[in-house]
Amino acid sequence: MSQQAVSTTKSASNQRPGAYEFRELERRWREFWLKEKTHRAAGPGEPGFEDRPKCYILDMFPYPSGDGLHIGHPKGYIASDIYNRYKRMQGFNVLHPMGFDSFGLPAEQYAIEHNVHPAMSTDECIERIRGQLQFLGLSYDWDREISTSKEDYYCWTQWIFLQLFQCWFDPEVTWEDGAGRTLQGRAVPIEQLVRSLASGERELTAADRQVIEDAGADATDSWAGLNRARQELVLNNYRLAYQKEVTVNWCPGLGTVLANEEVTAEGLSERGNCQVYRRPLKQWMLRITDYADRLLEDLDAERLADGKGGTFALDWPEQIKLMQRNWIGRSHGANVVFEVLDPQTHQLKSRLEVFTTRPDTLFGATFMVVAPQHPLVTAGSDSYAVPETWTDSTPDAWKGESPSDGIREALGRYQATAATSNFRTADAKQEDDKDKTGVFSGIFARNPVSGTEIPVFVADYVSMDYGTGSIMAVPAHDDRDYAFASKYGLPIMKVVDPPASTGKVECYTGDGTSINSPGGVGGDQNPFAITDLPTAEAKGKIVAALEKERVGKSAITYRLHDWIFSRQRYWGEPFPLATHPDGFSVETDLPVLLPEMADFQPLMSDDPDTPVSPPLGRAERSWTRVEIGGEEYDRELNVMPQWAGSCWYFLRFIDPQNDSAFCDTTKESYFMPVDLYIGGAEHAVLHLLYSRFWHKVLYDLGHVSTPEPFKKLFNQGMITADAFTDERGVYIDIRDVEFDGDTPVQRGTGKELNRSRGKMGKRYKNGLPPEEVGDEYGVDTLRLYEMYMGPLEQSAPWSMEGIRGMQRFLQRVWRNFITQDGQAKVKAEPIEDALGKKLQRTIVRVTDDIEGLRFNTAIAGLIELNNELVGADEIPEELARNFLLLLSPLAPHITEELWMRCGFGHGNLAYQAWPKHDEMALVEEMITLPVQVNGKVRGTVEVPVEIEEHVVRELVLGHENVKRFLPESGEVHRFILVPGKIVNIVV
Ligand code: ANZ
Repeated sequence: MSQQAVSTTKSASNQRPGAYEFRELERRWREFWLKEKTHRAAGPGEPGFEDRPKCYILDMFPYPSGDGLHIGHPKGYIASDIYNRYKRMQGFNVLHPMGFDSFGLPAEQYAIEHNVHPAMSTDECIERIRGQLQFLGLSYDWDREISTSKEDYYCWTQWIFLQLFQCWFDPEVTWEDGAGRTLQGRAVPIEQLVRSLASGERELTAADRQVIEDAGADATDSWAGLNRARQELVLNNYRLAYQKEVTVNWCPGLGTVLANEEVTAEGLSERGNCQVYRRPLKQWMLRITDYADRLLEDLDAERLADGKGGTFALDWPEQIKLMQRNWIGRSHGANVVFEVLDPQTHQLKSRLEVFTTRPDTLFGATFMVVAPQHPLVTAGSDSYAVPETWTDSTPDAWKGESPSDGIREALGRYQATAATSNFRTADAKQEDDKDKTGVFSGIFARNPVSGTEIPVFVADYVSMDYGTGSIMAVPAHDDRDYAFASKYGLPIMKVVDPPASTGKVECYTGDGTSINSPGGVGGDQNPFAITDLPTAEAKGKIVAALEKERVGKSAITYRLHDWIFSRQRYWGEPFPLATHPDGFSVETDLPVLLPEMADFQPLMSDDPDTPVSPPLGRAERSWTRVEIGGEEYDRELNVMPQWAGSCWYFLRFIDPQNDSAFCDTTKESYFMPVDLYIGGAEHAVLHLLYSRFWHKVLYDLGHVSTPEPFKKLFNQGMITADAFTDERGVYIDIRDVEFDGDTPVQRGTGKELNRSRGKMGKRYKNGLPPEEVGDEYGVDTLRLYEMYMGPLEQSAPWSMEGIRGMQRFLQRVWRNFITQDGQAKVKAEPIEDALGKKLQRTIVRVTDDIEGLRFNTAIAGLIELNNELVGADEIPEELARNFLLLLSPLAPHITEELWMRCGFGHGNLAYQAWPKHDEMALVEEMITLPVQVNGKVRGTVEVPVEIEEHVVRELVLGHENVKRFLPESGEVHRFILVPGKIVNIVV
């Protein structure tokens, strides 16, 4: 850490022996903890290990941004630090590590912008942030620090990737997990699949043969009849890590593929604002969708194995669970097959399968819609038999907009625009509200239940990524279809009658009773008849009929997609894979080190058609070529995405130096699961879903002992800050802002400024580095202030006034303990009764509040207790000890100093036992209150002397005898408590 002398000039003037010299004492204790390794943790088999109950407290580790931390960042870190110190004092063996998420786009972009090599800039950034974290007195076990971009870390990321590559999810396996739950589906080694295929115990499925045919080869009936390359094609269809050509967000400006979350609704990259194009590209994928059900179920499972014979359940904010459920988006419905007709002969030409959640509305389907990239209408599709010359064979409604140059051209233009515009946002509501556009395809299809012919449209409100990429449109009961039909004048037919209570609506999307579908009174021979049935029943009946007639089947669709796992960049984990000349991939020896390359920049271009060429392709041949079994293979040139390293870092912290395993199993089962995970809500889905997925695979394969990694999750709120702009809209550094009354003005010029509220950040020039604030007000003050701003989960604005208030509190603490000439005011004398009670109550309150992460109210309790001490010449020792212990997790530096000066010991308050309250002292004095109803005594209640009115009221109104004299409603006209005397009720 930085040893530079902390400036002392500001305090030189008041250097009295009894002054609160926070800069000097904070530096001294900070260095002491680091030197003593106060917060070192020991796992099983490590020196100093004691088998006590463990507590694993984890922070979401930062990525080393070049800008360092601002005062908004450490909020969660301070919270976990407090909890860590408190748990340690309670006797837990606490593991509280820190590291850096140092591979990935942010680190690489920073390096490119500053024209340095990422390996260099990453180290510098880490250095800087580590210094900042240590400056804040945060209690990490620095011996466990890891960086995801270091070889001894990423070789294990590669090892885990190989586990995914070498296994598949067998949905047929029913098994019992560590908690005795029966689970369906499990990751098993791909070797087992190969063996059962080779022995003939298992046969190739139709899907397996399809894969081979798609590759342009003849499918045989047996596994043994396939050559290696074909066999590998089949296995690729099973492996949890597999290759596939998918439509990706290709960003030539950054030279890489981006995740949907990295693209704005305007189709620009979040970082760098470059145009993004959709194009097909072969990618490494992870089959997370196989785990969709288990990822959903375990959010609410009551018995998750804890690896020690016990169980736990996820204690997560409901909001985050909901976001995960929505992200996975399991929908029950049916797939229904429509016949596609030859545009000219109207004979059956091909079939179009749709996914619908409302099969009960089939009779109301008045048109169909396919996504712009749907195979039915993509160039070269032989289903698409619309003659070049057609301009007018369009449904009437469409004619008004029908372009004179023909249906095919209009479609081609529409598809081209769809490739660069209208990117889907994660927000479903926003998607629904978008203006609907589309073109007629020239094709008609036949509704399987009614036999009617309906037109097929191409529109981008249907996405290729969901269901089957095509829908039956029911404008009377679906908002998007309604908007589209209204815009283009397509027919709307009602088939669901809303319940009587529903007002008149044009488009009714809820449940009701089927109408205008065959059946009902009088009956009908149509097998799909559902008129008069309530929605749920109608769905059941029509799906059964669809299955019977072989034109549909019940289906479940997920919003979740397989995870695109490759990036065409340099700064990431190389894949431990190589490609055989025949095109299949095999694993290579570990580790695969990232080659050192001066020329690491991605090829950036404005041209959407630039070939994709990952930087690793420019590495030396000695790296790109690898010999395996006497043959030359090409190394995989993509790297893993930035999420890879953070999928399992909490496991490495448990055993960071292990070079024979990613983590020792005894240590793993001792420390896992993580007891408290604190971080920002922005990681609600991706990181938390990806890491849960990896963990489940590792669990299935027997490498970890718990099916879920994080027991309790807590999201801290943000620290927001005012930002100031001048009349040009340029941000003014908050250090240069002064106030003229309430009006912000620029220092020096006095020019009036505009104030806006919002995020704290470098670009708004409103985020101060923590060192600057800590140096001016003290680190303890900064810590207390951030915790006192409000409930931890809420966002709150930074205020300089607030931090001064906290500083005054600590100064008062100091003066209560230390005389002007530097003597401790503590005396070995008994506590006076009232103060003793107050202390006992404070112990209960602060313990409870810290346990519940309510640090603001814990601090309030300590401020109250401290106020009782103001002006006292001496503090009884018992009170002094307990007060310092209670305050120590929150303000560790000043309390270590006072503890020492009081002569209680030297250093490491973290090892003192946490105060226990005295039950006896808390027993309150009780009194008996008579209760009168309309002037007559009807009973008595026993209550503590100090009690709040609402508590008495509840007791009294619940009193059996009193209740008999109250009106049935329980309502009383007046309730009067004369404290310590009587209760009067008027009814
Ligand atoms: C007919 C229908 C009638 C529908 C009705 C809804 C209401 P969730 O609940 O989100 O799963 N859909 C299916 N695939 C789609 C795609 N690739 N892009 C856009 N929309 C798609 O939504 C399922 C419903 O969304 C499906 O049920 C389908 O419209 C539409 F009264 O089919 B529905």
